[in-house]
Amino acid sequence: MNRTLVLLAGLAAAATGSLAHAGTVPGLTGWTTVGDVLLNSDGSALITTAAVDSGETPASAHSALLFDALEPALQLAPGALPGDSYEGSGLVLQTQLAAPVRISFNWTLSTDSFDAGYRDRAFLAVDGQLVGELGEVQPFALNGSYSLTLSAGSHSVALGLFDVNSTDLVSRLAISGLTVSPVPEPGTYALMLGGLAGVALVARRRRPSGRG
Ligand SMILES: [Ca+2]
Repeated sequence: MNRTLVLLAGLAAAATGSLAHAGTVPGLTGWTTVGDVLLNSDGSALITTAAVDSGETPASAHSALLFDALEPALQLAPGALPGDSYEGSGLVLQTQLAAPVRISFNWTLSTDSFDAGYRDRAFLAVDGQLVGELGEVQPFALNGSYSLTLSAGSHSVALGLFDVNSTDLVSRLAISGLTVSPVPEPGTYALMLGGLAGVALVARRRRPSGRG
């Protein structure tokens, strides 16, 4: 192996090493459950709007929470949940990031008995505010996948589901395939390209000196 190849191999190892440092975190490691959330051994989760006080049967040992208890538990700002929200559940991640990450997951939204006047909704929140609506219940199950990128720093991420217009009905949000992966920063690419350019320059300079 010539020196250029050794340099390239070393550079590649250094680059992947820095990216792999944060690692890809599968499943729900580090996430906190709020309300009625059933965690499965395969890393998937079932979030429902079932509460014992509403005459419903939760999937877990805990009931869905009313909106005014749900907001602080999911680290949402007061009033972050819309005025038609009643009770719900969710997952929250509080994280301190040294580098950007991408959070990705698949979701399925369904309801026990569809009523057009009570379209329960699934949401995603970052740093205390809702940033996206995954969907509202339909007569059939809805599926989708979602991913978002978080910048370096301190963040809270919440995803959940709430009853709309009353505490009635039980809706379900299934989450699977959740991963937290490192995202290369522009600076990382610049460093890698700079390193490769340097290697190329060394290789060019050596060429006239023969076969080494
Ligand atoms: Ca309910």
